[in-house]
Amino acid sequence: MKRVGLYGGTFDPVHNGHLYISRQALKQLSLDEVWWIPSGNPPHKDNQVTSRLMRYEMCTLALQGVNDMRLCDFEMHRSKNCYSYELLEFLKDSYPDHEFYFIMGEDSLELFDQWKHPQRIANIASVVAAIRSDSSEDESIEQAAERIRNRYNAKVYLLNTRDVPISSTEIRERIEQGLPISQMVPKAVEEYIITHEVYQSRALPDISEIMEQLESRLKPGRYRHTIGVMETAANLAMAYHMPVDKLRLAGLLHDCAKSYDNDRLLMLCEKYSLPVTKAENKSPHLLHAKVGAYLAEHEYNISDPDILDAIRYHTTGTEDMSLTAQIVFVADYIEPNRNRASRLSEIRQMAYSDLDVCTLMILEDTISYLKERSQPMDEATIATYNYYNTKVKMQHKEL
Ligand code: DGI
Ligand code: FE
Ligand code: FE
Repeated sequence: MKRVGLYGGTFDPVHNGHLYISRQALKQLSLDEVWWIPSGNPPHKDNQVTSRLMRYEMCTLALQGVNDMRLCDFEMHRSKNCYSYELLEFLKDSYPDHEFYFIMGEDSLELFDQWKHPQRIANIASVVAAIRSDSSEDESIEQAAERIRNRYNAKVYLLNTRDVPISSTEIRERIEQGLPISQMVPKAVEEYIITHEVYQSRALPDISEIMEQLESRLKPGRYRHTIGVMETAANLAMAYHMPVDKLRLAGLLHDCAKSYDNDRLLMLCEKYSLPVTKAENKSPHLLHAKVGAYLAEHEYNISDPDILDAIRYHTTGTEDMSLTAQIVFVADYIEPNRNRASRLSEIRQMAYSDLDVCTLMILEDTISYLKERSQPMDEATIATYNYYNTKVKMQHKEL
């Protein structure tokens, strides 16, 4: 008979406190395993809670290399959230030989009577309440435990835990304020939160207004391309779990300076003190990227540095691009209106399976295209090629 602790919650995000409580439950109750059960998305609250897929992925990262804790995806695949008693009855049916311990916070214990069908919960699982050390003397908790034991013929255990000074709410607030969270979450979770910008909810400007402005500024073909890049960037954002609205905006604005001719671009660079490289001097059209980033910031009021970088580097790329910049770089090359480049269908397919390999393929083809036409190559293009060439080689060596 396996002794299994069940630990439900929103895990938005998972943090060191969850690991600590789970470890204490394993130790103090001699459990074999603790299963984490991230809740599904509450109905009508899709925008307030991080998508269940992301919360689930963060839990997976937190549990890397941990043998006695597992992730239970029961709630992940349901269209509707369920009550605890339903979850427990389902688990009991699926694992009739397991002995279940249902872990909750001390506040939940006092409210146990108000849960849906507390008796059905008690019939299946022992109730475990994690008690903060500073309230372990508190008689009301012992009284609540005793009441539940008597009323439901339940087994109730109190878990002694030191006060865990970490909460998911505080983590989300710290991220919005740009404060570090490395003491509060496992390293891999922190990296995920940063890369996928999970809790950075910067307000974005209205996209339809910018679309109107660009439609009047750009030639029709260029505007069509722009919309293609916007939509492709949104698709890639979905595939790589990135904020869709932000990538849509970056894609929409990437060529916002494309209406300027070479003289105008050079003049604007001088006016705004934007440095011009050797290659840009010979091929000033390259400057539409730099000037575009400037316009996005000052005319379209974009402050998000990832969006501005994505515009700045969309033509040449740059070493170690942010995921936002890399998606725009790729979307610019593969959007549906493009049809000239060789290997386009392979590159389009690769965009959805390996973004680094895809970036490398684009750079290879751009460089050979430029060589054939004896065009000057920008240092940034070569540096980007070298960077992704090395990165892809290293990754494939590891495989
Ligand atoms: O603005 P778009 O046409 O949508 O696309 P883009 O901004 O990627 O510009 C593409 C052109 O830029 C294409 O003709 C290749 C060229 N290009 C890319 N890297 C370099 C370059 N041209 C030169 N001279 N040097 C480069 O390093
Ligand atoms: Fe461009
Ligand atoms: Fe473009």
